[in-house]
Amino acid sequence: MNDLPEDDTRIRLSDEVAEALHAGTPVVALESTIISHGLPHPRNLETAHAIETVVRENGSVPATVALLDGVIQVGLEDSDLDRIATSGDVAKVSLRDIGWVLARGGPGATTVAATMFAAHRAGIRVFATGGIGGVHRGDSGDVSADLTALGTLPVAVVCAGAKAILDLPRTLEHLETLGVPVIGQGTDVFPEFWTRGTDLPVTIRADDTAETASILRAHWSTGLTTGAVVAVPVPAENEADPGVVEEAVNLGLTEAAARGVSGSAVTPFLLAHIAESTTGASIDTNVALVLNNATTAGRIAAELASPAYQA
Ligand code: PSU
Ligand code: MN
Repeated sequence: MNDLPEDDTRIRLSDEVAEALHAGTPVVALESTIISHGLPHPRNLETAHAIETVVRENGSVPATVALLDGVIQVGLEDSDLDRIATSGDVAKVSLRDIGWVLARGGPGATTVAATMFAAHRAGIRVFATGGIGGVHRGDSGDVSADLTALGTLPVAVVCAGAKAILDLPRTLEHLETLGVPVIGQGTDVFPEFWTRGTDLPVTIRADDTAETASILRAHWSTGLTTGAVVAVPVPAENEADPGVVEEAVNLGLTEAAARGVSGSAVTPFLLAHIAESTTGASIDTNVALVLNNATTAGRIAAELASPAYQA
């Protein structure tokens, strides 16, 4: 069979993102599942705008990714953000879903995995989000395609680690197997999303964003094609009470099992359940850490684009 041709018309960059990439201005990719499935309305829309503002304040151009009208759109208009945040029929799009959602032309919000893919195709190296997916607890064999993407696409994902809804030790083992470095931004331990983490070691600590940029640059300068996790702990003043988080996670996991929630519905179900059982406290922490990650990502992208590294 003949090779299928790649179709460049399936990926579209906003004018601003295209111009920035052309000019060598730093760009930070942003996902949209966090908007459609990760946070409740109207906090999701407010946060989507706030993340873009923070990226700009730190010297980079934001490029939020979504599937709209049959194309992968990199860089959204305000009206597109509105649509992702408010319309009830937005598909959650991971790697396997890109084709069918494009073929249908329906709106889709990209997960970490699908956003990494779009960023890579567009030529963007740095991506900010809340937390990555990973290996789920128990023996279901549920492993997020976020790990597949990290193992195959050269993009740095700036995040607050991963949530304790997952099996975090196995998630870190899996990343090691895939050859993905976990760079602790100002931390020796893997952050656990709502909390700063306790005892799971990162691959390497970087004290500032310049050091992170130099590690990323060296990693990719060799021809390695893997991604990287840049793990940033939630600011101490926004950290949630670990006891409250643990109780909410356990309740959420019990409820998910009782209702037989499975597949791609598991993560959104747990996020919503935990938000409800902590009466929104988890959401405040979530928003704070996402903005903090956007700040860090903006700086890393600016460091990577800086002339000091061009030589
Ligand atoms: N973890 C969070 N918030 C999120 C997600 C994960 O703390 O919003 C979303 C991200 O889009 C992530 C996706 O890529 O869930 C992972 O879903 P799954 O486990 O089905 O791969
Ligand atoms: Mn899954």
